[in-house]
Amino acid sequence: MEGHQEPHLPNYMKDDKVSQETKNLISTLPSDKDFMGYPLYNYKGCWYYPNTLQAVLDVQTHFRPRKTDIILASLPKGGTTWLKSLVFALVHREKYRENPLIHPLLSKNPHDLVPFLEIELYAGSQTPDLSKFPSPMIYSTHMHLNTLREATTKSSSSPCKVVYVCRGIKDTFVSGWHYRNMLHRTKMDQATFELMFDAYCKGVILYGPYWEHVLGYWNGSLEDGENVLFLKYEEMIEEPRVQVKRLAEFLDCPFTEEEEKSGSVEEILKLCSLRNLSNLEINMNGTTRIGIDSNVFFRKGEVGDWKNHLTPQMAKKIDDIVECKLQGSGLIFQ
Ligand code: PAP
Repeated sequence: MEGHQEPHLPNYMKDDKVSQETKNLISTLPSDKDFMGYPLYNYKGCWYYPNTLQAVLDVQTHFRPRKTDIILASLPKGGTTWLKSLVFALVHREKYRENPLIHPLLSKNPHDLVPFLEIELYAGSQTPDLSKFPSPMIYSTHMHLNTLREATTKSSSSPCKVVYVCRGIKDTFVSGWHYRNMLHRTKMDQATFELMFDAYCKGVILYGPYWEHVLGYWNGSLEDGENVLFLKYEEMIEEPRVQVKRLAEFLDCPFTEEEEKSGSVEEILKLCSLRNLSNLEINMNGTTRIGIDSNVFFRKGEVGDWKNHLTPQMAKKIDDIVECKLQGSGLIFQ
């Protein structure tokens, strides 16, 4: 890579796990650099770092989900950690009803309970060991829906459920900015902030462009609502009860009347709240299996934090781009 290879750079940003075949492929792909100078390659409309692309290709070749599996999808900083905790808590709620103190979310980071397909499981392995995860298996991914489908449609069983969470681009960008600062263990300057903003506007970001990602899942949910659910982070913040019940119904584990009366919905929301998770020892001082400090996944979790970072001109510029790209899709951000 031409950028600086920092020792604490996550594996997915590196280029040391790439086969000769993938190197050959990469040499034919459109390329660009991220805002820090790390090369990105465009494969079938999506930007990847080399190791990420290798893992995505391995997922496509080797991953075959079962009908009962659940796949959680998002863009980085789109609400992944929250969705992981909610879905884990929902589908396993019966197991911990009697003894909530042993709930795995109290002792493990949500990313270690719901592994990423391409960032963890297939990063360096074509046959990952899934025995340590409880059934039903919940996976997560940042891949585009069409890329994911290349793997899932080869599966012999019927399609599994996919839940997508989407967050407005401005807050996603700002969250990504803070994340990158934490990841690189530095406070980057205003000029770098503006470079990263330009990269979001151009779509040249890992798994970008934003609008392609979002539209793929939006259209997928319209075409196949039984198997693809589209959630918005902002709606989850505004009406968490409604959205978590929607999620449970989609996953075929709706809350019973009795559960509703006994406060089960509220218990799950409380367990998975940013406040609760971010104050747990494991999330304050632990490190996830993929080697990232657990605390970097928790910050403010507010809608509209972009107002503290973007000028009105920047906000208008990025809003206009997204509005234009989403035109006619029926998908609207407030
Ligand atoms: P990832 O894609 O790298 O896993 P992701 O979880 O999507 O990251 O994004 C992190 C954001 O979700 C952070 O937003 P912020 O920077 O604007 O604060 C983080 O605070 C927020 N977040 C994490 N956990 C929760 C939660 N339980 N409830 C609400 N928001 C959360």
